[in-house]
Amino acid sequence: MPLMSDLSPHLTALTGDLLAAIRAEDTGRRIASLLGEYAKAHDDWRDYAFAEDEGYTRNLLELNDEYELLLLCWGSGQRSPVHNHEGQDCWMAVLDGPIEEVHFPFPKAPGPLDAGPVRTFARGEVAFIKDEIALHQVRAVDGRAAASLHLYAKPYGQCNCYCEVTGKVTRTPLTYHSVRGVLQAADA
Ligand code: 2CO
Ligand code: FE2
Repeated sequence: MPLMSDLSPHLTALTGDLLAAIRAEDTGRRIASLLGEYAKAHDDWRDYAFAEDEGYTRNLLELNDEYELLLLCWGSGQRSPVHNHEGQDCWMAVLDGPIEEVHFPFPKAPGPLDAGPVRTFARGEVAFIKDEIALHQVRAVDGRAAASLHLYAKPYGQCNCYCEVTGKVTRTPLTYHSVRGVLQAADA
């Protein structure tokens, strides 16, 4: 587990409330409501935000045995690959948007992927996904940077990324651009 300094007060409160909810097995609506309320009311996440021209950044805010909380920063038009979530639950709360999410039904045969519906989320709105629902791709719209808070329960360190055109799957390590505001070495 990486060394982590203290978090700002509203994020500290959020991480404690999230852990209590997960330990109480009060996950569904409670997690979405905690993340959404934080996203509507607070801006201290900006202390941990880093943007990169090369692609979206994954900034670690909290990691424990139960969950991982990440701040993702998206430049205009930046997008994730189509990917799975390793059997874990994933909530995404928009901090600064809009952010678009495209579902892709899990492919039944090799070949190009079929894109499902596109949903657009504004600040304070929360998306939920797990592998039984679909694969997904997340993206910022053109002309507007964005930021989102992602909770994975439980944490995971790699995932499957899919080529949209061929369906080819690539096992991909998931790295942190920063840990509680401290930039990480590129090969960390
Ligand atoms: N799952 C992707 C990641 O952790 C972000 S898309 O939203 O779940 O990089
Ligand atoms: Fe995702």
